[in-house]
Amino acid sequence: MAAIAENWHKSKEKHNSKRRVHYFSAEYLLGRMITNNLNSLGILKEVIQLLEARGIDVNLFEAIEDIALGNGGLGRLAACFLDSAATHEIPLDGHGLRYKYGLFKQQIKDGEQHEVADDWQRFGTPWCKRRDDSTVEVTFADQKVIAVPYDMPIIGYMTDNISTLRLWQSEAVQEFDFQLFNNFEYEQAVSEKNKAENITRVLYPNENSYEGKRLRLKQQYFLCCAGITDIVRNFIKTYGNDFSRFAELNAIQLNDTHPTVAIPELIRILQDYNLPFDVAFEIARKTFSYTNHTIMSEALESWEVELFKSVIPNIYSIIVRINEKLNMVLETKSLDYEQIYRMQIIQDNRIVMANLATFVSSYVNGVAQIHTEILKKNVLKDWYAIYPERFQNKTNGITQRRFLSLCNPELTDFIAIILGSNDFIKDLSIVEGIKPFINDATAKEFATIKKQKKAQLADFIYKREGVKLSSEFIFDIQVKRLHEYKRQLMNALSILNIYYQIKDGALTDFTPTAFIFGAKAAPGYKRAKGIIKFINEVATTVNSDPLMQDLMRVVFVENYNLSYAERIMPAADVSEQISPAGTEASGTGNMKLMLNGAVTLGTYDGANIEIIQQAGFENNYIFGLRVEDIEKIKHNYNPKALYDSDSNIKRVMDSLINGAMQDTQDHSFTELYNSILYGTYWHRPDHHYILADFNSYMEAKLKANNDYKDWVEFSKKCLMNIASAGMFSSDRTIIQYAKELWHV
Ligand code: 26Q
Repeated sequence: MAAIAENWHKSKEKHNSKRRVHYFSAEYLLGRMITNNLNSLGILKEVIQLLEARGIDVNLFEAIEDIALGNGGLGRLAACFLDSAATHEIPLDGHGLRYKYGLFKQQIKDGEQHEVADDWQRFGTPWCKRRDDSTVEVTFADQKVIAVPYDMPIIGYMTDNISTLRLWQSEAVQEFDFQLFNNFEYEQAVSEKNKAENITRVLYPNENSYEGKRLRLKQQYFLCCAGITDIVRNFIKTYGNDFSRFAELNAIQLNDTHPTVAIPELIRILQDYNLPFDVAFEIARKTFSYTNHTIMSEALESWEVELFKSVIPNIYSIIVRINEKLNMVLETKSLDYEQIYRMQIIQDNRIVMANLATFVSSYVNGVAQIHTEILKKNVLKDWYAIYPERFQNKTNGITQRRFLSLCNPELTDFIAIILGSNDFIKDLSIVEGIKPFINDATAKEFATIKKQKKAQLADFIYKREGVKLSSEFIFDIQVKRLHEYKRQLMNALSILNIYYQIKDGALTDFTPTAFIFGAKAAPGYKRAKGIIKFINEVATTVNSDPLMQDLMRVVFVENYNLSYAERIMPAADVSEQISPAGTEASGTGNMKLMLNGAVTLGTYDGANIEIIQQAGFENNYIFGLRVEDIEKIKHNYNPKALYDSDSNIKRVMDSLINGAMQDTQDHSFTELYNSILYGTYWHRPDHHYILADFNSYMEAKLKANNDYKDWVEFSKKCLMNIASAGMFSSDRTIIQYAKELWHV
């Protein structure tokens, strides 16, 4: 820390001296910082050599905790943005929550998921600097707490610029009540402290599903109150009380609707400084922008008015005011009654956060082209009709520092040798320069590196999971959060179908493949947990069949996290991105795998579409219904008819209920079977179109499998993907935000 102190201080002053951006996010999925920071400082290789020379195992880094203050895509995107902004000297700093426990650790027992608390701070947190001089008091209807900032340096790659991630921790106003203690009321003496600390006790483990819990709302307000108070205080220190320049000097980006109460919070604070509501409103509108990350209805946030009022009544009053203002605006627009109803911020006794975030912001953006189009056409169409100029697309990206240079030094060196420089670590667009060099010789060299990375992963998996994999096999990878819409079940069924077809002789020339899964299910998500168990049952069936020894392996890795990802991405041949068209906002794992030279086996969805635009259909395996096809069939889709008429589909589906696989205690396989064939009271049969896409998926999967036989040609496809991955750097994304949206 001492080594960077001066640059950090200088950067803080610099960020404070002109227009700046504050990224507000409830999640940051940071992973391991030590290797990343050494890499940014350009001393990683040196340090490893020094350690080796002293006989210290560099694998010691492995024992260091992954910082998992996030669930998945949205949290990792925030971390990539910090890295890219710091590297490219964009004056951006983050605000987040310092959860005591991050995303749970997953244990698999008898094929089923169990959760263990992630006590990431137990050996201390050397990368966090506590700032007792910058605390903020946060007031709820029933509670007052102190927000204590912990600052983490975000070290840009090969630059002096260091950004700050400010993580807020909730503590009691008064550490301990001695009065109560002396009166022998021990429990009450500590209860205030515990109650205060509960606010940042734990990260909510759901991804893409909204849960309207009181404590979650407290977390959100805690973050926003602390962050906004801090920003305003800082503004006053530098520029005084003249708020007319506030929006010109500060932009705040909302990472989904989770920090949306920052909007009424800013208005509240400005009103406290005697600004009239309308003036405060306009400053807020100019300051904020909102990124949407999902179109799934179950993930859209809306809070019950009664609950909301009982936690933050003063914020509620401001939202009522904002809604009144909205109605004044809408009155002037001659809209029909239903449209006005749909746009209400307070609707049906609920506060619809996306409506609030859209109304009071400069820009709204989606995270891939198709996603932004769907926002404009469906989810936010009423808003698009009135404010088309507010809508933008910002296709996601990933940082090549972590997801190429750090995790795959072999491939990095290979590219650097071809290009004659490693400038692509700061400007990924130049990897395109390897295209003219794609030939038999480089394809063979690439295949050697890939094999080496597969062997490294196989060693690790053998140690961790006890399953032996051969680096001669194709590595077919699906790693991401477990969700029905991500269709891990379709993948498992396809593997079973391959297995049965090999057994009955229908499939004869299958190229040996290791199917690798990694996924955490939200603890309360029964079906997702059932799918994990089913994958593990398929794995047991396949792996214990002597006939499959040299043909197939199935592994579900335990506790898939960022550090595991960094081992898996470099070893992948095939990247499974198989959500039904129109459901995955973007995806970012698809980009990580592409950059490491995997071909995409995927649907026409999210950023897959742009991956194909860049790398070509001929270098990937695209299958399945498109958005417009689904639109057409959706009203008379009959999966039961497919099941009845297709013996392959019937056979794999029946494995869910015929005892071939050992079901969970609560019969989740039967429930999955029924949900696909018959639906339930809350959804139609097979609402993720597994059976509709099944045969098209099988065909694409087997085509890839067969193409691999000519591994030199296959490696050329991989290289074409790497060469085309330039636009998927989060450097490109953050620079677009800076230019087109923040104007910094
Ligand atoms: C909301 C309310 C209460 C509790 C939890 C939540 C919650 C938490 C996390 C809702 C959603 C999330 C996370 C969503 C997410 O990760 N979305 C993903 O974002 C990626 C980055 O843009 C995209 O690439 C993925 O397509 C999208 O699924």
